[in-house]
Amino acid sequence: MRTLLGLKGRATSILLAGVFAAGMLGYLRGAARLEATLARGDEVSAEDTRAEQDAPIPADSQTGSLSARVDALPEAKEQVTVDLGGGVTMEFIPIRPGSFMMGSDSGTSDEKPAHKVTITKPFHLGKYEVTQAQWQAVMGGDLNVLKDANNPVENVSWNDCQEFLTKLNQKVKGGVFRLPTEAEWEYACRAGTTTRYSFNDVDASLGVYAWHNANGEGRTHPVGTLKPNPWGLYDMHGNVWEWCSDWKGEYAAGNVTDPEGASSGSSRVLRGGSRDDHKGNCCSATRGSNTPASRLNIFGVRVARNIE
Ligand SMILES: [Ca+2]
Repeated sequence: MRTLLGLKGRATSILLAGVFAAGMLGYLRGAARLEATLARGDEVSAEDTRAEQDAPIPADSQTGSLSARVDALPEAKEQVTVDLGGGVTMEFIPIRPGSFMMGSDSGTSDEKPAHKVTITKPFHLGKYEVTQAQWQAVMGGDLNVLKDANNPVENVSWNDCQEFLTKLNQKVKGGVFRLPTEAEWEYACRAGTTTRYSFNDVDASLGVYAWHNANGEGRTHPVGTLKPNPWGLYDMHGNVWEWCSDWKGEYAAGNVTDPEGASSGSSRVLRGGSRDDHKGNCCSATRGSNTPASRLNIFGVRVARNIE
């Protein structure tokens, strides 16, 4: 099934990727199946685990309202492909609201304490890191001169990303494009898992999912060439660090809802590690940061989009 939305002369393609059963029984079964699969160390494909997107919907008093919010917004169940022109598109995965444990009590000091975070609004998150072709399609320039069109854009600062997002929002109307919050990023990275990585705790498996210093050869690699996380998101671990919207700050000790980071600061959050980082920097809970104007060839970006 395919729906087209004509927006400023451009077509935004909405691809219905499937409708998921949202009942609590399905949630329990799905979560149990996913955990069992991960515990066995079996490979988990995006297709196999689509139904488990319901897994993080919390079994508490908010479950009803969060599920109702998804039911009221059909796009919250849809994978979306956005047309950027010139034959370049950008794909998004629907992320449903839910709760998870953010941070790690066994990690570095800035990852502590592990605390419960509830995400109340569904959103779309880029299936891949923003590629060089996508960046150029939005910012302008000759796509034909790109040598590594399908590699993630690199050497972009947090400030550069704001300019990119402003132009992207001018180019494609609809739900607002933005950086994910740090909490949204970790929620989507974990994808219902509680392990060190979004697949399991086994360091030796990292190369199956992530370009890092053991296999990265000091360069970026085309997006989506390794395995995705359980929600179908690629390169959440490794390849390039991904800017988040937050100022870097200390975590709250208690439960929080839709956190947006520190109110001020000197560094913006980066997540996921890069092709140059060792395994310990590529964990779901790893927190990087740098000043908003910093550009390094290991800094990239993944776009989030509001669902209206
Ligand atoms: Ca990445």
